[in-house]
Amino acid sequence: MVQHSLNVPAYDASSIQVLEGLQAVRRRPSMYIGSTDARGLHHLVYEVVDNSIDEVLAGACTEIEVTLYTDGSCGVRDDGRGIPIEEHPKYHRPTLEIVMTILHAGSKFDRNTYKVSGGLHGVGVHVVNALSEWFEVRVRRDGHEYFQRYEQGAPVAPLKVVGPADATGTEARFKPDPTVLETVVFDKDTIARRLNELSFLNAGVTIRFRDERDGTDQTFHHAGGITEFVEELNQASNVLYRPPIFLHTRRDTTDIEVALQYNDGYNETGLAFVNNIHTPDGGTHVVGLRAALTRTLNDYARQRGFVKGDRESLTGEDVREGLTSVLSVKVLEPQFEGQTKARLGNSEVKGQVESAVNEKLAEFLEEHPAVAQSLIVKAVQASQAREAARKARELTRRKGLLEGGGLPGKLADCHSKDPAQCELFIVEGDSAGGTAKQGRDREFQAILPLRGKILNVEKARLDKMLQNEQIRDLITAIGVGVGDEIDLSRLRYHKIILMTDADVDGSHIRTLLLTLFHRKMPVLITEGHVFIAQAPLYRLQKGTKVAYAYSDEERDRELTELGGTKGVVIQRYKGLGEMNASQLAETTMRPGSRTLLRVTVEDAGRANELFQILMGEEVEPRRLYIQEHAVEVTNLDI
Ligand code: 0RA
Repeated sequence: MVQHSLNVPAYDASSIQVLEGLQAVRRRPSMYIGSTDARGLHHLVYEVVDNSIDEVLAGACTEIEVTLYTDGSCGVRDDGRGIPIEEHPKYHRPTLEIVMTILHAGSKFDRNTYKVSGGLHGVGVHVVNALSEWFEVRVRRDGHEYFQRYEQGAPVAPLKVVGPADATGTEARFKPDPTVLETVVFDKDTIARRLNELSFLNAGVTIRFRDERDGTDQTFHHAGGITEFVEELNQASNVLYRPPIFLHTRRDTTDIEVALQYNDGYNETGLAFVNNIHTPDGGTHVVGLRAALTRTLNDYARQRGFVKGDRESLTGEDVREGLTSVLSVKVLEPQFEGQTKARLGNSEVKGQVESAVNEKLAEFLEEHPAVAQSLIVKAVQASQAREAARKARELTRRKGLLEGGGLPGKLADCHSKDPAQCELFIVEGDSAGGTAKQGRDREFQAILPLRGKILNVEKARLDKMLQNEQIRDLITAIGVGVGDEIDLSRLRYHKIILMTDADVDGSHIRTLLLTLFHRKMPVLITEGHVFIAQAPLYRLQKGTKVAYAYSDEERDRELTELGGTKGVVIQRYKGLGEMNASQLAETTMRPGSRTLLRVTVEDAGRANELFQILMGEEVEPRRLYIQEHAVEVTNLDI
């Protein structure tokens, strides 16, 4: 049978159709992978890895190895059953070839696992093939090793047996095609993060990741699955109990896994996944989890007399204060909704998750009365703090009205009233603030100087935050409000630019500000309104020629350009204050000659990790983290 399917003619009417299909993918790649930039490129890797993960979900695979090769290709090998090579009943060609060129779901060869279709996931490995300069696949199955090579999606030769095999599995290796993709250079950390995430979500799988470009080799394996995920997210916090509450159950065809652990902080960290895909915008599964938390904790609190009547009941926000959770559901036919397809729409899932969590959580509270009491006490305090914050806000608002306009006295506002044109520079220290005021273009640039350290919002509830004058000034100047009453339409400046010294204090203040934005005005970051000004590190002068350098490499390049170090005066700036107004304007503030970095939140998990570690109680993880990572910023020249 195998011999028969290997001898089909290379070209006939159906193979012409196949080529047309692949051509369509190559003409409009973004329709299939979202974009042709780095994000789209990495999507190709995830698509191939997801196929191996499907084998894990089918219980047929325990090890996956991903390799980045020096020739720019990426390989994914698994010990699953191997892609079937038997003649496809409809197309009369090896199923492998059909999978590589047309389908991701092939009738009787379709694997009976949770689909990732919807959104950009699960588009099929043929899309990866179409967008690759070449793609080689090896299948070990039925005692043989099979091999086929494709170029730009089309097979260059029929499938052939290349040797015996004593195990089963699939190995796919592809080189992304630079003629259809903007970038073809894989980013190791991006891939490592996703593989690590997958190893948490699929407890027991071992994912090895080798990068032959730099000789590194990492292994991701978490026997504890999402429980370990929650423990890792909470590693820098004081937790209220160990281990996390965990449940794994099924309702109808939906598989539900949840891990929950409270810490003594004031923020919520929740990650939700559907069929291993992150759903940062939530959806019905998250609604179900939240409903269960509110319901079960209120029931318990009322039964034990912690709250009385309906009026005093705990809100969702109250019961989620200090909660770290990972929710992972597997849904047979997921419907992804929203602009970025990052929200689950299946209505049945809400009730399924809700009932599963209600049951498990009630049981946990019964069995752990001391922990239960600490959770309720915390939620009651959160509820009281929320009430105090509401009063403080009311007071601030009324005072603002009495004082007329209510803008902070320290703010040097700009003339323009068009937010889209306006920029707010938040400047460290009164002296640099003074220089910035002189150097700005007062038509559209406003300056708000900040003195000393600002409050660490990671360790403070909203009511305490609002007692802090610097924070009140910031909130008033920006205009959108804070916490659950954010209104982006009231944003007074479309660019909010942090301008701090390039020293330890500067970076600390910057992180505090970013924490404030991230925690209390997250839309500012997600909508791309927050920037970091890049001040130069060096000024180089030779005769009348002046150049600025923003890094050591740039300094060395400038030195070469100026013909060496001879006769060059190099000044190293230790702070913004060492520049005069026109220098500061030219190097750091004026559009056209400055460089701004736009602050992005790549994913909630990573940002939370960063902020918790930077701002949390424990020193050691913080030190390690600062060594390994910088704040997530992308370069943007404006
Ligand atoms: C279709 C059916 C079966 C396995 C696979 C596809 C399969 C696909 C990929 C992609 C990467 N690794 C893979 N491993 C398996 C089931 C075949 C059977 O029942 O024997």
